[in-house]
Amino acid sequence: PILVIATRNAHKTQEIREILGDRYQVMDVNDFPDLPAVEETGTTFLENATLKAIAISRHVPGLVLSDDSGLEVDALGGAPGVWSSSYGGEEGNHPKNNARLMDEMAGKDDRSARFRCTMVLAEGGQVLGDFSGTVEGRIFGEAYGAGGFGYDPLFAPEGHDRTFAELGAEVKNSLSHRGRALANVVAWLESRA
Ligand code: ITT
Repeated sequence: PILVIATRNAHKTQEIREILGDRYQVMDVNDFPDLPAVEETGTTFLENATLKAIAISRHVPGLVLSDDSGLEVDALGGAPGVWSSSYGGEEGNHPKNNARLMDEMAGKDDRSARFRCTMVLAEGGQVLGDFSGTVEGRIFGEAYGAGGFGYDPLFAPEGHDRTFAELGAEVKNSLSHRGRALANVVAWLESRA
């Protein structure tokens, strides 16, 4: 079966493809010309994931899956949260995000944080279900590693002394917010089949 990811972030699509293996043919909105841009006007991951899944599934046949995700840092009152992709002031997962996070966290003792991911599955403009995953961890003072994307060089998951960017795709996918949310999606799809 084909699964269209309602994202323009190719890193998300890549990770979802790695996790699903050959169970699904994974595409995303970059494979479909002329889809409308979806405005993320929600204030929660679920609201934004729902907006993206409904909007894209109105234009694309079959199953559509959205991913709204972000980093919640306790010492920053939960920021950047749903605004993770533009925290540094520029749209679209910019390197300035990490510079800002390092600045804001300088001198902070409480390093605890988590990544959250909410996925919404939709078909023909109707929501079929929503699924979430979380990974606890902590924020490093400097960036380490070259793998992954976004905040990965600054985030070490619980139980590891290295960042997601150092641990590599296989370890990241096995315990990430996205991997956990996607496992719930797959369980739901398989129970329906
Ligand atoms: P789409 O809306 O098109 O899916 P986006 O990247 O703007 O793409 P979000 O609005 O969900 O998506 O923002 C997610 C941001 O959270 C992302 O840009 C990163 O800054 C951060 N993020 C999410 N998952 C991450 C991960 O696995 N590793 C590092 N950073 C992540």
